[in-house]
Amino acid sequence: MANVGRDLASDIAGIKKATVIRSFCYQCPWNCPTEVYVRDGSVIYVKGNQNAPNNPGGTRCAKGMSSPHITRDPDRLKYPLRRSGPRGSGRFERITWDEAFSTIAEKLTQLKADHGPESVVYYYHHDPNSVFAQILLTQLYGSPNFYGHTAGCEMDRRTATLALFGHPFPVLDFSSTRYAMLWGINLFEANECLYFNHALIRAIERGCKLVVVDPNFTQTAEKAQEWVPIKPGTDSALALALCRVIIDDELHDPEFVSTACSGFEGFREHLRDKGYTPAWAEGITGIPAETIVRLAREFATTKPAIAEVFKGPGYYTNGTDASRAIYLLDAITGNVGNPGTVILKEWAPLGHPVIVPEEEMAVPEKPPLHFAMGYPVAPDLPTGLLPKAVLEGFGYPIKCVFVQCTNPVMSDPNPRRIQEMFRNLDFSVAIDVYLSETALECDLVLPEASMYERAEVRQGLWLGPQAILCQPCVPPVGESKPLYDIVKGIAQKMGWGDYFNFEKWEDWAETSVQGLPISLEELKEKGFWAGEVRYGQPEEGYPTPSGKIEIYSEVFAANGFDPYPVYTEHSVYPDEEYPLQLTSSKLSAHVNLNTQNNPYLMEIQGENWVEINPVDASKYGVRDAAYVVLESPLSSITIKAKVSEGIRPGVVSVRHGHGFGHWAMGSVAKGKGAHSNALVEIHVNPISGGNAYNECKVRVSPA
Ligand SMILES: Nc1nc2c(c(=O)[nH]1)N[C@H]1C(S)=C(S)[C@@H](COP(=O)(O)OP(=O)(O)OC[C@H]3O[C@@H](n4cnc5c(=O)[nH]c(N)nc54)[C@H](O)[C@@H]3O)O[C@H]1N2
Ligand SMILES: Nc1nc2c(c(=O)[nH]1)N[C@H]1C(S)=C(S)[C@@H](COP(=O)(O)OP(=O)(O)OC[C@H]3O[C@@H](n4cnc5c(=O)[nH]c(N)nc54)[C@H](O)[C@@H]3O)O[C@H]1N2
Ligand code: SF4
Ligand SMILES: [Mo]
Repeated sequence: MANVGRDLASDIAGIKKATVIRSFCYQCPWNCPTEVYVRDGSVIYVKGNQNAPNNPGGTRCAKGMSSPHITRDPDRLKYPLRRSGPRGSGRFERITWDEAFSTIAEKLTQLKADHGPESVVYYYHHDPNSVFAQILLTQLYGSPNFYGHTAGCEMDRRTATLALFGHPFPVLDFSSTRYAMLWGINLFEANECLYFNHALIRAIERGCKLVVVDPNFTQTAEKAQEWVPIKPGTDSALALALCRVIIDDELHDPEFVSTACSGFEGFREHLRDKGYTPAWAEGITGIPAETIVRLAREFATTKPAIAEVFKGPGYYTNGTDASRAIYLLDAITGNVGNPGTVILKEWAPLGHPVIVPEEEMAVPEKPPLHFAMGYPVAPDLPTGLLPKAVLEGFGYPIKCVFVQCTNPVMSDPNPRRIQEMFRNLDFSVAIDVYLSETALECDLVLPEASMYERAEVRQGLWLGPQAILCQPCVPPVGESKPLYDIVKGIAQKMGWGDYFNFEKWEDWAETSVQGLPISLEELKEKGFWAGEVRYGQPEEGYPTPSGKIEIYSEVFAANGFDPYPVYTEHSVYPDEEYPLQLTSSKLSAHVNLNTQNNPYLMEIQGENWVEINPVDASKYGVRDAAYVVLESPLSSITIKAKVSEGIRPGVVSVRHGHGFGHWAMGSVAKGKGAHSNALVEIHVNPISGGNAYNECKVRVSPA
């Protein structure tokens, strides 16, 4: 057993006398409501909130179960730090919060005077308290450049669902599904809302057919009745051919496409004009034409059904139209908004925690950076192009970057280029719980309190409208602070303290929850509020330009993109020198780059690996469980090999997470596994702006 510095037996004995606080988990973005057991100022146990629909029976995953470690990890950041050596040297000195706030206020004031407020960019991964920074930066300071890190994540899916449904995040109601087709989504390893997993398993037990479209035989494929081992980066061809068969065979839902959708007849013509037949798709995808015809007929005639996509197709530069074409399978068969189908969830009526009167709001003079970059339909910043924005410019200078809860040096392609970007900024700030590789590049590093040490109110990701509350359970580690107090400190130095005049978190939380049908006190007691799931078509129409599900996308047409989805080739294909296509996916026992310093999880998955087919293994002299060198035109890594029939020949699949230098201050993770993004050159999706992580060819040899 790893040395985790805890006496587990006494923790278990202490559970009965513990105080239970209802909160939610922040280990991954799916935020399961939880019950946190606290005794003597320490989190001793955590389980799912049994009353919440997100995690039936109070279940949680291993990452969530082990997450209390974050409250006692000796490697946590404890104090604000200022760089004391050259950029990237990793030398820092401890400073006070007052010094940190004054430095930031002075720099922001100077940057605005010298280069304009738009020269400051802030981006974060999944942290809703970032709304405090958003209000400061956009409404008071006047920069339009406040962003999330969707470009590293579901950017193609989101671009597709916004174009088609006007909705950013459809969810999956597997309650009565009879046919589920999952494309590039590995629910049983990269789990999302645990409700999805439970409901899908129950559906399979009741006879639902699960089809998994993935070049990799994942643990989700293991539970499927059919695995469709598609050639990487060809999903749009397969999905469009499936649509073609459904429409040619008149198996679509005529009532639904005429009342709820726009552009159906044009789509029929489009599929014929382009010659998107099963025979054509066979040549591109490697899936036999007769299989395509059979899958199309099964999907369209077994209702309710779900076709769903997550990251897989979005790992390539042609991924946006693949995602659109996959959701079109749902749309043309009427599998949208009904029990057992894809649901366009409603949101809880949450308000901002801090209100700036409209007449006092700053008005940005320059367009947001994604417009300046030429990405008008991107739902977020194409972060792959941020180094170019800093080093070469897109119409106006970018001089300062704030990163919060994101580690782009590890999670975006081409770490050297990102380091170069940070080394060429006038000023940079990282807000993190560890001294990450990105924090190492920054001028200031601010320690944020962890999910057990702060409050948050946010949208839950269950099927219906849902508000969830995170409550502080134990005091912050060292001098770390929640983001609302960090932003308040900066605001006070900038003369905006009156807007952030809360004394305790309940003061701003009251403002956030005003529109909910329950009080903050009740929310504290229950941990969540959930409304009814809305089925059927929205009475007010869909939030798209036509008010319909746009099979013909008016937004795409207006911005010069093909209004109907098309198949195009992606950017990088294997060749003689680099004969293998690199693909990427998640580790089941880790979350991205969040958990590699957790000794419990490292005991389960202490390093990442690359999967390779036996045909390629024997060709290149690779043995199972031995280390290999993976080399791309950009760089090389040494990583453990897993020889497996469950990957297409010509393709290798690497698990994301871990890596050399990773967690510079994290003694558990340091040096474990390999950093796959070191191999990947920057390729940005031309429509969505997402990172195309799989645009990478490699060769392999024994280490
Ligand atoms: N355990 C765990 N759970 C997680 C996370 C984690 O890191 N670990 N991360 C969370 C986050 S931030 C997210 S965004 C979600 C991601 O959830 P998923 O998107 O389900 O996760 P990935 O592992 O990226 O799965 C992508 C799948 O696409 C496949 N794929 C690769 N290329 C292609 C292709 O060309 N076509 C098709 N059809 N498939 C392809 C890969 O083999 C892989 O199985 O998971 C969340 N949950
Ligand atoms: N090759 C490849 N690359 C990928 C992926 C892949 O599958 N393959 N997955 C992609 C996906 S889906 C995503 S979402 C991105 C995610 O990549 P990132 O946006 O970098 O996000 P994470 O890896 O979740 O978190 C990184 C940082 O958040 C810090 N952190 C954790 N908790 C807190 C907190 O409470 N407060 C603060 N301030 N910081 C905290 C961690 O210490 C860490 O430094 O990576 C993407 N990159
Ligand atoms: S699924 Fe995500 S939010 Fe839920 S318990 Fe696991 S890590 Fe936490
Ligand atoms: Mo993600």
